[in-house]
Amino acid sequence: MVFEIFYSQLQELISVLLYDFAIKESKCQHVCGVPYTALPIATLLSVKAKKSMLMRRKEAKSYGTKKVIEGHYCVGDSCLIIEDVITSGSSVMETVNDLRKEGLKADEAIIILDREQGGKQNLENNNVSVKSLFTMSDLIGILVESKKVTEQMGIDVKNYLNNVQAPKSVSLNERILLPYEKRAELTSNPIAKKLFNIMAVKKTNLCISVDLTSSIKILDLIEQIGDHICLVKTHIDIIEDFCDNFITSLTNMAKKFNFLILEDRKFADIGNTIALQYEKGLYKINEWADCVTCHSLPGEGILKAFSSSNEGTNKGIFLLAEMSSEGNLITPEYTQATVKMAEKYSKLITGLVCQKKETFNNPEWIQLTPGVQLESSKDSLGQVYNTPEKVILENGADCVVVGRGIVFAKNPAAEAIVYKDTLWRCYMKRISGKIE
Ligand code: 5IU
Repeated sequence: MVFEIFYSQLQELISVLLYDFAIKESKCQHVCGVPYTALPIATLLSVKAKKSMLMRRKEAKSYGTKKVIEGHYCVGDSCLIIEDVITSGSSVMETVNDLRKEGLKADEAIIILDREQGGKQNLENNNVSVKSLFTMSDLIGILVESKKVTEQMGIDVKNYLNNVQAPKSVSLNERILLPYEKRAELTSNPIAKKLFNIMAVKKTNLCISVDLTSSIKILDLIEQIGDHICLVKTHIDIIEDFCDNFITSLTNMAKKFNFLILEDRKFADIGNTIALQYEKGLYKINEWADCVTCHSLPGEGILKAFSSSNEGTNKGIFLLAEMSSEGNLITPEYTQATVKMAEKYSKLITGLVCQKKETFNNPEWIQLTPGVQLESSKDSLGQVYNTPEKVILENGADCVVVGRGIVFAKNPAAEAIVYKDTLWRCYMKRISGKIE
């Protein structure tokens, strides 16, 4: 509906109508047009309503601030989204997601024309209320009445719109609200299925990161806390006395306590090298790890390598979409490209390592979130810790990685129970839908 910008009087009329219809009552501090065609109308409304304008860049600048959202705003401010036409609602959702990633509230969208093909429902499923100045039925009704189109044309257009509905987007809420048991049924990755089921049966979403350099100490720790964890995350290459017996003991414990093993290898090479690193060398990771972490940086070849290495076996990958460390170089575009890559290899993907619930919607994948301690804090090397409440209720974590918070506690066994109970309480609260 780019035409309105070619007619200045029409633009003015639409902005007056939109202002009276939806903007003048709105409490939002900012307006943001969905790039690009809604930008002129958003500018007019920003001036008329005296609300500051935010600009979303479609591609972040490769220089300077690299900001996706430009403008003066504070975390917690609210922003009204302006769009000319919605069909599936996906363009509005992209803008909403980028605003939410910046900590802005983006819960209202004002549309000139709703084509009535499912976009409104998709947006409402993602907690965005939609007000449209016209629906396609309104417009067709007006055109038929004023004899600009025939009655038959009106009927044909309505039939077309009814028959050609946009695909239903999975609601963000659905992933966040669905219990693990349900998601175990939905997922096509065998390790995600197992992990969802273990979390549901053992009532724990705690993953322990056993970052110790002695195999005896690791096994001793797991013996103490095995009942309270669903996943053991290893860095196999930091163990100083590594031998094959360690793997035998670890895998026996996994059976005894019913947990899975994640080797946090963060593979990041070309596919051929990865296949070697995964299957060969001292550690033969593919033989014992249920799943591994892997960067998307090298491109799809990395997932192809895992696909062929794992042919006929039940393994999984956690793809790194975001990191917890301060000043890391991952941009929102990189994160979204990672999610797209995961979608292409969905069967192989157990989940994503990430920090924000907006990062992905697919309820089949597990959001694994590291950087967690009972109090928000930082370590001296850039690690950032959030609380269980924050990561589960606000940030969408499904399975939570805790390392030093438990490993170096005075009484690791008692501390593991505190973490397990706190994390589980947050999860129960989240699926009850009673998050304020
Ligand atoms: N880890 C992170 N942040 C990340 C990723 C992995 O902390 O973004 I990807 C790993 C590093 C460490 C564990 O093995 O998770 C967290 O340990 P602490 O809870 O001790 O910081």
